[in-house]
Amino acid sequence: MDARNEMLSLIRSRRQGWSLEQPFYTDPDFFRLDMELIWYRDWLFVGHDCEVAKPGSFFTVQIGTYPVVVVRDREGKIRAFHNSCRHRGSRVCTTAKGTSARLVCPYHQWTYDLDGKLLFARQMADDFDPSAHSLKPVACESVAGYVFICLADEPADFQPFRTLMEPYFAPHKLSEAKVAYESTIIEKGNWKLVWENNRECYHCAGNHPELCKTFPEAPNVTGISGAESDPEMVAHWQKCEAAGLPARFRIDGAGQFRATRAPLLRDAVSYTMTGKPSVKRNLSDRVNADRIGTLMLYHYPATWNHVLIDHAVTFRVIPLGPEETAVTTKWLVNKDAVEGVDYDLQELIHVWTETNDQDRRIVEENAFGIRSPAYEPGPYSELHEGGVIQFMEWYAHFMEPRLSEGAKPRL
Ligand code: 3BY
Ligand code: FES
Ligand code: FE
Repeated sequence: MDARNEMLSLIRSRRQGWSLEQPFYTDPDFFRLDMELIWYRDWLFVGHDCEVAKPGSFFTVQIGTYPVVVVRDREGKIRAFHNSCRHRGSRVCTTAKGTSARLVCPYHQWTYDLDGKLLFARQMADDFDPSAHSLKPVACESVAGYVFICLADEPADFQPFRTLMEPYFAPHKLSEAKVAYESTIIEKGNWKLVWENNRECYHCAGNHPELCKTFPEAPNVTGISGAESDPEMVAHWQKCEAAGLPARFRIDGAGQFRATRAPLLRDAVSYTMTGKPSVKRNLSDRVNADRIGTLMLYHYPATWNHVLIDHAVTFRVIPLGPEETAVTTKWLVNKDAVEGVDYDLQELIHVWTETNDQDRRIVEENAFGIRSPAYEPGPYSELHEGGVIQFMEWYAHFMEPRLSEGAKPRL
C-alpha cells in the first residue's frame, strides 16, 4: 500500500481519544504528506508586522522546501514572495532579516522592487521581457500585528480567522510593539508532539515549576471545555469585557483556532517568578484594566500565544523533518520600553526560557518512547487532555478529505 492509502486507513481506523500510530510521528512519507496537505496548503503565522517596520525591511522563513521572504513595500503593505530568483533560482535574500531599498539577487544582481517587479537584469537579450520575471508572490495577510502566509495557489478564506482574532488582539497594539528578544530551539520530535504537549497542562505541575507560579494548570484554561461553567472564568471575562477587551472563549467551527482570556494565579499580572510585571510600561495605552490575565490564541498548525498587560509571548512552530521541529519564541514589549531601564531582559524571558526547555525535553522523551517497536497508541485523559483530543480531531478531519482526494483506488 502506498503511504497515502496507509495514512488514510490509519486515520479512519484510529481510536478517537487515543494517540496516533507510530508512523504519524516518525515516518518520512507521512511527514511529506503532512507538509503537502497542511503546511503547503494552509495559513501559517510567520512573524510580526513590527519586524518589518519600515519599507524595505524584510525577514526570511523556510517552510519545508520553500524559502520565503516577507517584506514591507514602499506603500507600507506587507508582502511575501518565493525567495527564488527568476533568473536561475538563487535565493535572493540570504539573511534572516534585513533592510534593503531593492531586493538584489547576489548571484548576477537581478534587481527587484519591493513589490516583486524585476527592475534590472543586466545584458539580457533584446526580446527579454522583465515583466514576465517578477518574484512569485505568496499569499500574505496581516492581522493585529501578526503576519500569516499561505503557500497554496488558492488559499483558504482568511476572513473567518481575522474576524475572530482582530477584536481580541487590536487593543494590545502589537503592530506597534517591538521584539525585545527571540529564541529558536530545535525539538527532536514530530511537530504534532509539540502541539500535543502544548494543548494540555496535565504535565505542568510535574515539569514547569517556574510557569506554575503564575499559570493555572486547571484543564478549563488550556483545554476547550468547562470554562463557561466556571464562575471565576466567567467573572474574569465579564470584567475584561466591561473594560472593552473581548474575552470569552471562542473557537472556530473546524477547531483550527481559538481565543480566550484567563486570569493568572493569585494576583499575578505577568509571567515572572513573583507574578509582578516585568516591564514598567504597559504594552498598550488602550488597555485600561487591572489584572487582565492572559489572552491566549492558537492557530493550527503554526502558532500559540499569550498576551499580558506588560508583554506578549508568541510562538511559531515549523517542522524541519519527521522528527525535528523548530519552535521560535518572541517576547514583545512596548516599543518605547528601554532594556535595563523599563525591563530587565533576563527577568522578562526567564520563565518561558525555562518552560520551553522543559517542553523540549518532554517532546524529545516522548519521541524516544514512540520510536520503540513496543509503542502503541495510548488513551488521553478526557479531563486534562481535552485540548489534545481536539487537536487530533482537527488533524484527522483536516487530513482525511485531502488524503482521499489524491488516494488511488486500492486494487
Ligand atoms: O502555552 C500554553 O498555552 C500551554 C498551556 C499549558 C501548557 N503550556 C504552557
Ligand atoms: Fe539571481 Fe542569477 S540567479 S541573478
Ligand atoms: Fe509545557
